[in-house]
Amino acid sequence: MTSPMMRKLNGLLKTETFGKVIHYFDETGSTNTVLSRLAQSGASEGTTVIADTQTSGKGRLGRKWVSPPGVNLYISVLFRPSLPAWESPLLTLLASVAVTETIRKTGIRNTSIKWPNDVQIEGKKAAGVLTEMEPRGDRVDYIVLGIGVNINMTREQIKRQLGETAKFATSLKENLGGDVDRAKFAGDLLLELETWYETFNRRGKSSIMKEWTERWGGYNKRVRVSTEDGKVIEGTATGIDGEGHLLLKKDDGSTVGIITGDVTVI
Ligand code: BT5
Repeated sequence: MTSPMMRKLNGLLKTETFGKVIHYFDETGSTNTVLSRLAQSGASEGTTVIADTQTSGKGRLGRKWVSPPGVNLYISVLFRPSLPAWESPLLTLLASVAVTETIRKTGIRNTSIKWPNDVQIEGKKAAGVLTEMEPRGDRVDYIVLGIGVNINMTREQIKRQLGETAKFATSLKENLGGDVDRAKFAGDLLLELETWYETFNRRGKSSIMKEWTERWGGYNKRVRVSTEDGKVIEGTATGIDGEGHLLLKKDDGSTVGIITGDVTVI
């Protein structure tokens, strides 16, 4: 705990286990990469890595997460759930619900989830989740859950940092018209993650799937999906299955499950 933000967070934390061990960096490549290494050497569940800036912030499918210093939150939390490996996407859903609730606590109302991993404010991306799973046989050994939240970036900074894609992105500050305390946000997020994880462990996956669906902006909407292998499919987004896959009802009446892809409401 070396920064004022971390000292403040330490005083604010209301969790039992999540964030009780935090490794903080003024700068690192990727908090997910750091936490994966810690996980491999036996770090316990709830171990957290936070950085003020990332030089190689990761998105999904080899994409980049733009991570300027002094304004946002880049955080990774270690999970060691007792789950079959194929159910690990459920943790992405859980994190999206936790992020949505934390954003709502700042006073922002029009927050929704875009399958599988975006949290949007008025249809623009304010946060992203990157779930990286290490299997042991067909079970989960550990999951590194990385979350990036645009907190205090201004429109000018978003434009400068994101260029072409700036029009699809936003920050909490842009919506609230003022700064958000990053330490408080991080503390609230860790508490939300811990609470939803307890719910998941106690009540099972249907509880998280229900909560996720209630916050999902694409529910029953007509969507276009670009899959990882370059295919484009259109249909109605009817739900998610027990492994977190998107269920798409095509025009011929058949339903397909999408494992990874980018979804646009049309
Ligand atoms: C994500 O990927 O949204 C997952 C982002 C996870 C970032 C966290 S930060 C802490 C932890 N450590 C890491 O290294 N990563 C995690 P994806 O759905 O693939 O979205 C990536 C795309 O979002 C990019 O290709 C850009 O178009 C856009 N993008 C990049 N940076 C952004 C930002 N700061 N705000 C909004 N959009 C962004």
